[in-house]
Amino acid sequence: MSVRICCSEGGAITANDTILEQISRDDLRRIYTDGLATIGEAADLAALEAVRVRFLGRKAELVLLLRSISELPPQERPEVGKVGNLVRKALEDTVEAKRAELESRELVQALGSDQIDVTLPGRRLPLGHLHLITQTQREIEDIFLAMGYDIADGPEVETDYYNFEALNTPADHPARSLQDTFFVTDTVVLRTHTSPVEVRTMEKQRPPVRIIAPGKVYRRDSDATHTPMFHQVEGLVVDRDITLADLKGTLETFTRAMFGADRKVRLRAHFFPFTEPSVEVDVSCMACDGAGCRLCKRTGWLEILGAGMTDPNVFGFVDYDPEEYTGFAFGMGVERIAMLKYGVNDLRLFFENDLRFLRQF
Ligand code: 2NL
Repeated sequence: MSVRICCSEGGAITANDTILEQISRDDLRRIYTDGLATIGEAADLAALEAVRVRFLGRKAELVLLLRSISELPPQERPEVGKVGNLVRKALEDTVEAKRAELESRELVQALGSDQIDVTLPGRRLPLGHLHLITQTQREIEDIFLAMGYDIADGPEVETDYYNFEALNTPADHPARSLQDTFFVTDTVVLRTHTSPVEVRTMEKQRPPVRIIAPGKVYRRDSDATHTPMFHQVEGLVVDRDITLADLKGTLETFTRAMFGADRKVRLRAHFFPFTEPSVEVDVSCMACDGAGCRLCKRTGWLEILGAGMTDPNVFGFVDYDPEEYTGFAFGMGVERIAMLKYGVNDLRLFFENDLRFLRQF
């Protein structure tokens, strides 16, 4: 049999006549009418739950009556069993109907009183950023792009020919043993500099050449100031009448864009197999403005790169006429530039991926 639940919005709940007609016992009638009335009076969900426990919980009068049915005289059992269960079902349904009513009323109230400020900013998603080495490499690239250079790219696994031979560094050359090289096979290596990219570019392209070659390089070296992989930006310019003055002017432009307009640049004689003459390039110390401090070891100068005039022998390997063309080249370590510019005192911080370090940049 289906029981219709009558309840008006917030008001009294009236007994169902179909049910009332079946109840002859006073206690069941009282439980039924009291239960309906009390459910109707429940003002909120907490009160309703208390009412449910009182009339339908494990110790409720009705529940105890139904449980002790076997102790009743046999002629009373059918009514208590059948009608008692009817009453229980009616009370349960009424509690659920009342619960639905109270929930929707509380929702309507909340919608009326809660306010949403749609102008508040949303929650920020966690967002990463480029590694300081990538940032620095891109800064270097941007400075040379502004001077009209192109960016050249090439393999990290190189042949002995492109990494050494074509760079005027034959097998018996002392510079080979200075380069601690990772060998893949007898003739294949992990590039120890990005110069091979520049050799490959010269093979494909006639002068004028104006390129930088940024990227990863590998050397068998690992201590406080050396990592087996680091980043390099090399540059190469080849044209008619390129002189050491062009190199110095270019490096001054780069240095001032990178470290500030007041920086001075000095060249010191050096040796590389692939340039002649070769120089090491110093910048006046940005920590003490050249006065001498701990960073520059009291010298006022910091070494930032190596450079020189492209050795005519290199041109021989790529079929450029050394009588017609001259060029300059330079190479710098990105980690070193980043340490000087951003005051990082330990190279290993770049490779530990500790967010407390990385987030500072
Ligand atoms: C350094 C020094 C240098 C070059 C790299 C170069 C490339 C070609 C021809 C000639 Cl294709 N030279 N590159 C020249 C001088 C120095 O790097 O200290 N790098 C970290």
